[in-house]
Amino acid sequence: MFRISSLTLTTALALLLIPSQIVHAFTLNGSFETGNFDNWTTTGQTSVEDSSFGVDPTDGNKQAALQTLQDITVTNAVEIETFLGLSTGTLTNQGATEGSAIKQIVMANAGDTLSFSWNFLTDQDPDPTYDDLAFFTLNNNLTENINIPNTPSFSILAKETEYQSFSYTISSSGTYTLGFGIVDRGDTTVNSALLVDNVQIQSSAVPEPMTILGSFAALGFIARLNKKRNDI
Ligand SMILES: [Ca+2]
Ligand SMILES: [Ca+2]
Repeated sequence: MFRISSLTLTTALALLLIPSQIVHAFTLNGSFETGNFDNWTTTGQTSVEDSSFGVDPTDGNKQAALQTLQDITVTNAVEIETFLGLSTGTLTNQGATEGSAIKQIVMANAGDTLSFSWNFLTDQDPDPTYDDLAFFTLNNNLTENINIPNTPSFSILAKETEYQSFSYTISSSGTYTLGFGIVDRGDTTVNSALLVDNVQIQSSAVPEPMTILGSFAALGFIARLNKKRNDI
């Protein structure tokens, strides 16, 4: 009798554990409202700033700030490639010399949407050799920010793109390294910065009705099983 019940219970639990999704999508502290980089890993000159930076965050009161800084050595570009899991030369082949980056391991399902707000700021005058580079990465894929700042900024930097929103549809389910970075190019001077806020992964998955029904049926089955045991 006990053996049969255990087997039945195992079957019922297995029904409960049938997943409708491979993983659950999320980012932790994606809006930086903790006031620090909890759940993120950083390298170089990174800080969490409020509106006293001269730019208002897009969500809540805090935002991440990554800078290359003026005449101060931050992380060299080769180390940033390694930090973000990029192929050798991804940054250095574009003349990148040094900069700063943050990253977080995230899980996502195919069809989920990664979105965030970004603002690229610089003190550089436009020059193809020295235009600094802002980017985000997902695993070893790099997406450049091709917008060169040209709007006067009220921050500590001269110009900014102002906050822009970006979204990207995840094509395959899995675990990803999500990164953001800013690098000097052509030299190691003249500051540029990347502000990031409101990093989210929104799930496209809706539990299937049959899965929900199956879960309730299995729960009911276990409840009946327990009642039967108590009656023995
Ligand atoms: Ca925020
Ligand atoms: Ca620079």
